[in-house]
Amino acid sequence: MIDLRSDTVTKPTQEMREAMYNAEVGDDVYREDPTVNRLEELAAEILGKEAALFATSGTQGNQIAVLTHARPGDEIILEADAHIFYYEAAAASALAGVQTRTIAGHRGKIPLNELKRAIRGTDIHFPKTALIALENTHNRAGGAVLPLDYMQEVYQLAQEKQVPVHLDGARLFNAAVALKVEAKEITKYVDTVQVCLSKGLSAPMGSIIAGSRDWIEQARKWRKRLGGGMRQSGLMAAPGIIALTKMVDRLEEDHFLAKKLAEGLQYISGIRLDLETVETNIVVFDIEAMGITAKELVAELKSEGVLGSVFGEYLVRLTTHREINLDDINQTISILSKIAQRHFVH
Ligand code: TLP
Repeated sequence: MIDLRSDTVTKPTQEMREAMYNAEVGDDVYREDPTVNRLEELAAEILGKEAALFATSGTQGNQIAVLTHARPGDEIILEADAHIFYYEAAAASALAGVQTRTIAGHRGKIPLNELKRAIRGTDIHFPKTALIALENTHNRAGGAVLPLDYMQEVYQLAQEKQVPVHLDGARLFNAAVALKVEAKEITKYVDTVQVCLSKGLSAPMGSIIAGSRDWIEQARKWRKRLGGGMRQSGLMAAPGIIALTKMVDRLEEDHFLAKKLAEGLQYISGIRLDLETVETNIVVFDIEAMGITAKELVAELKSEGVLGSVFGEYLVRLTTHREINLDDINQTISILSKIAQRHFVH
């Protein structure tokens, strides 16, 4: 099977498995796990923040962030397709009790004028705007990279209005590699950030959240409330350290393969795909003209040995990662071309 469903399917490397085996551990709830402590210090430094915390998943990291920034009855502003809003089972309302205010964006960017209008004043009728959340890279926008000047403008506005900014940086390092900057050049424009270790970076599990020391102390308590105090979690932090120190540069290969895939798909009749929109490791395309649904196409792909994700009625997402090579990409292109020929009516 050529598994292009997500970069989350990547398995830990041999080096990661050995690091897990050899990890020095202790009880992290007592803050006595040296490997977790090392991961958190390293992550804080890489992300340019005072402190960091190891969370079980991206969803848990984002939700701890929402819970730490906002109180029930507050409002948080998100792009309409943001993962926190779209894919986290409404945890922000179910757990944090916040009202989500979504604004449709362009390639993941909330238009600045609309963002400005959405930030609440002090009128008695209004909820408090407790948070602005951005996503970089933006998953449902097809792995779109938020430009640095956009992030800077949002942060400036947010600071003027005294609203904190959280970044869902599940794929922050994909953005950093695409922009050819260090991750901290992006995170300097946000107060807090969540970064996944378990996607293209290939760790078996876990995410980092980072922010000020005081904020991370509060976040640590929220993680405990959510059942995220993990005891000898150094076993899982050890591959995380390798993810952060050795796996970032290789993301460029994923981006190269995604581009190759998109170049091959763009001329297939029945597929609509704008090459310009492929900036990182995610390729999203529309197949409405093929006359079948995304669900049907994904089922046909599966029967031919390729796994993809349904991204909408007629939208399919294919994601490149460490376990995919150029042969897999060429094979995927020829299988998709064969399926398209079967269905596309001129
Ligand atoms: N995304 C998954 C699915 O949930 C859709 C994927 O396959 O892409 N933020 C962003 C931007 C994400 O893409 C994801 C995972 C998360 C947060 C949540 O991470 P996990 O899966 O670790 O909870």
